[in-house]
Amino acid sequence: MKNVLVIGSTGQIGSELTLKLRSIYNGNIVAGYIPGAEPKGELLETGPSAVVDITNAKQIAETISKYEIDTIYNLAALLSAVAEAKPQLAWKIGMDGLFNVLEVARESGCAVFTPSSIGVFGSNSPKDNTPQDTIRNPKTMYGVTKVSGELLSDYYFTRFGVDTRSVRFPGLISYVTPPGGGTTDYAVDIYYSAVKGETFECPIAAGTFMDMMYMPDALRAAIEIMEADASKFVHRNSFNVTAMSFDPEIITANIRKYIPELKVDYKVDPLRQAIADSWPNSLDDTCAREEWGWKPEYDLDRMTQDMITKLKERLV
Ligand code: AKB
Repeated sequence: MKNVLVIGSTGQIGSELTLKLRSIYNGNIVAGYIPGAEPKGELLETGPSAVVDITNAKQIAETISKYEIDTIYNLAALLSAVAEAKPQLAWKIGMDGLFNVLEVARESGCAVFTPSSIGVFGSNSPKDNTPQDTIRNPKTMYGVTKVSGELLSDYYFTRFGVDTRSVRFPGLISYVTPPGGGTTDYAVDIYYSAVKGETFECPIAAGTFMDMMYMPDALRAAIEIMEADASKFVHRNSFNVTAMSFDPEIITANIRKYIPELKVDYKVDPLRQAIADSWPNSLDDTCAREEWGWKPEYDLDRMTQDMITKLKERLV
């Protein structure tokens, strides 16, 4: 990777990934954004930025050419609960947008990273230790676009030789840019409530297990897979990756080790609960470990300590 375009650079992953890439590589790391979601502060000041609407192929192509981009991080997406509310827009961004990115990559020779998700799995997929290669039959628009995106990305690799790579991210937890409209977001919001001393209203029922990962591990996964020696790949789009699996009671108990007064009320959101119930309890990420050396560094307790420390610095 020399010159990189991050599409969706001001979102939950993009805002941190762009800065991380700039700290590693000397080339142009371009922060692509849509009007209304302009980069600010460090993101704006430390490198080039450009308006890149994923639904506008010409805009993507012009930026690729201007900055001699060789790698695209395609992070434009609606998260699972929002995608259910706006399924047409979710398709437009997730699929029409991906098609634009892949076509521009085919013409310009760029490599492409597009995150997939645990949302590719559905209620017929094995629940525990969900394997890499298994049934993917989601019933949500988010899951439909993620499975289709995996297939389309693999198609562009086998048919046109475009270097497409991807991971199936679990819920991502970070103290920097809040997520918006995801099913796993409760695991971010609970830390904010704990640090602010507020009662947390949990939209997910006790006993609902989902895979999760701390953002520093997610950023490493996104960078390491693009740097990996592809000759060892059996898979491409997309690898199961995980760091931990817990339910609301386990994360609550862990946070109470450091903030014993945390109060949690359950106010289950039926939409998010139905999505969570259709997702795995835990993933098997052996293929990512074997094919490109994936290994998480943060477990729940290490993440909790870091989240609380960093949020206290920011909020209190
Ligand atoms: C969501 O909850 O929608 C995302 C995801 C797991 O893909 N965080």
